[in-house]
Amino acid sequence: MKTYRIATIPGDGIGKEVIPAGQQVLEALATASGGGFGFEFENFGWGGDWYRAHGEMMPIDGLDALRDKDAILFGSAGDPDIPDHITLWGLRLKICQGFDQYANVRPTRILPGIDAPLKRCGPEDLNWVIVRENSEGEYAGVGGRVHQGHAIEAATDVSMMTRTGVERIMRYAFKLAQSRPRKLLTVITKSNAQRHAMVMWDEIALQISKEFPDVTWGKELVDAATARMVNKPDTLDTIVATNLHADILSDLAAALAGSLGIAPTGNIDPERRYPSMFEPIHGSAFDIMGKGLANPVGTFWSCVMLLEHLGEQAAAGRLMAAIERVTADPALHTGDLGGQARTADVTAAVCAQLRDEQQRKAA
Ligand code: NAD
Ligand code: K
Ligand code: MN
Repeated sequence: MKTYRIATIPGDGIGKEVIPAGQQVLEALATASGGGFGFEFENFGWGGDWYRAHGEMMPIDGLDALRDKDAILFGSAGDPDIPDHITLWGLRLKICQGFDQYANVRPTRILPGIDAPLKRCGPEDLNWVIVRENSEGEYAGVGGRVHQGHAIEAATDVSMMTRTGVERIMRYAFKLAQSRPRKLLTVITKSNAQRHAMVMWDEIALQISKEFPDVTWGKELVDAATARMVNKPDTLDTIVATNLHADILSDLAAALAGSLGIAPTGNIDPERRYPSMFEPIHGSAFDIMGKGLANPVGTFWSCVMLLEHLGEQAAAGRLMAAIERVTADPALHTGDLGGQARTADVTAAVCAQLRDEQQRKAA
């Protein structure tokens, strides 16, 4: 039997609630799969609590503990008592950048039973994958501050893009677009205002497009793209954008599909030199943390992406079907979807769907 070694890093806030739920669902899936494969989980208690005890978000040699894993399941970095730039840079970005997970892939669809806010838009009109450049750009960490005493008087965050970095994310996005039925790619830009890096971004898009003559592609300014997402969602399919632009567009995408609590993502090293990391796109959700109210669907869908990455396509399909049968029932909607269900109810329902499916097959 193949045993996959998975690192779980719940992190902070509702990450501590949704990641154990994700582990439970993966274990139920392995059991229901009747010995086809299994998981060996190792949990890492890094994040805000670790910071309070040790003065850092994760140990200095933390990446070494993750290096041999087949994948990482991550919750959230963000603690009400620690500045956000410390929690983000000290944990999530350290792993994404340390393992060169340069492609951040964010699928968005309206799942069955979810009441999405757009009028005149059904599930068939909104089926996107946003590819986010995940290693440089606006989040390259390049910049500095000029101090006068204790006060910051001037500061910069430089958006740094490299030819290698842009070429590899463009190639990834064109290839992904090519693999989807519509073979349609929208390249998000802002080269009218950002006249250095974004002009190179556009040039490289044109260059890489020549390798994919069967992909229909076009450019769209990021501000116009927000309006298109709302007004003409069916004109989009695969979307590629810089680190900052895609960060913002993908929260909008999640809200248009019903809730931030549903949306999944993978931080992927396409060359498979290092483990890739899967997480819900939401953060620590300070307003509901510790209450058992978090929607675990974003984590479950991230587990589907994790399974696809491991090559377990059939198991991924079974888990997605179980999730969709659960979202179809409004009695199993959490508060973000207007329902009353708790994290544990949704988790138990998905596990029960997996067990029932196995029994149906055995019968
Ligand atoms: P957030 O995603 O934590 O919350 C935004 C809103 O969405 C809140 O009202 C929250 O209750 C709701 N929400 C989010 N996920 C939900 C779920 N699963 N179920 C139900 N409701 C849900 O974003 P924020 O408030 O901007 O950030 C809070 C903290 O999280 C900050 O410290 C931020 O830096 C961090 N953060 C981390 C990540 C990450 O680790 N990848 C991502 C985003 C934010
Ligand atoms: K997250
Ligand atoms: Mn974000």
